[in-house]
Amino acid sequence: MIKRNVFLLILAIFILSLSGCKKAGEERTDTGLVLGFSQIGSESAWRIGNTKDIEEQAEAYGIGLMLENANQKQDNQIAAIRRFIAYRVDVIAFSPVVEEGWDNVLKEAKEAGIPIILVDRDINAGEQDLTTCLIGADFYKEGVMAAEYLIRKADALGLEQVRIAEITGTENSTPMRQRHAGFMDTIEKDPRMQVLESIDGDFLKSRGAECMRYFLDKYGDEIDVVFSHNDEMTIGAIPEIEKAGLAPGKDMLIISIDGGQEAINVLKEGKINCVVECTPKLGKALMETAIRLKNNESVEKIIHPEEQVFSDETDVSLIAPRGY
Ligand code: GYE
Repeated sequence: MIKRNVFLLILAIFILSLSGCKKAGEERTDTGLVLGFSQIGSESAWRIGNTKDIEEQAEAYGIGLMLENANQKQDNQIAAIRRFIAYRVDVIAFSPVVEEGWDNVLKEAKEAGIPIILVDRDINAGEQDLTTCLIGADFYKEGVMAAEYLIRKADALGLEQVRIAEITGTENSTPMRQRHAGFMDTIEKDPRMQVLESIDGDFLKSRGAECMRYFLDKYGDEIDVVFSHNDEMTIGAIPEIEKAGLAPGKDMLIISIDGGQEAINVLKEGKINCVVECTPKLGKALMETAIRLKNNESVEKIIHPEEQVFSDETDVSLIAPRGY
């Protein structure tokens, strides 16, 4: 009996030590660097792919990652940043759900001497130098690319008027503001284009469906185009269009942003016409930047990944698996 208990004890210690190796946030790292990262939530395939990429890259670079998921709430992100400060992590990174309201907590991090990296989204800070840099997509350019596609498509189809229903992302978030601005600034030059209304779909599939029902009730088949700020909302909207007896991709042009696998599959089926890519793979740049900051080296102020457009203008069967 004693022998068996000793064996079980040794086994338990062995298992614990193994799992301990993988625990996020533990100091045992190759670089000796601990990075606190506050993620927005799990609202989309993009977000889930972004979290996975950051976890994988932290592991690959030997960085201890303390990762917290804020379930879409700014208060949770502020609390997470305060915990990172109390823990005295080397570097803090976060994807701000909205742009305003970060000054106080960022001043606390600055006083504690902990550098901050913005990942994915930007902030609108009242004070300079609260953050070191931003690693994320050029959302304005994504809006421009979506509008440029629409102008080309309207030319190709010989459309004389183009009435657009816009489903936007989370209110006051950087991608919502900039995708809208890039799109509007570009269509403004084309007198055929008219946005019927822009409504907030919060980047969620369920809200995408609700917004679409609202649009169909109010405007019916007057709608020529749906411009949706992310794939989840687009995927939520499409069945509603079908329920209304219309064919998405034909009776209504559908333009989405992100480029996750599910949306690319729907593009291949012909129910989406264009998907502007927004890559969630920001982990590598994040780890390299965190290491530079720990070593007191200078970092680039803005890192934008390269992005492309997938559309029915090309052979969509050739699009490679997306990985998110
Ligand atoms: O487009 C959306 C996600 O901030 C780029 O957030 C990100 C956006 C992305 O929920 O799917």
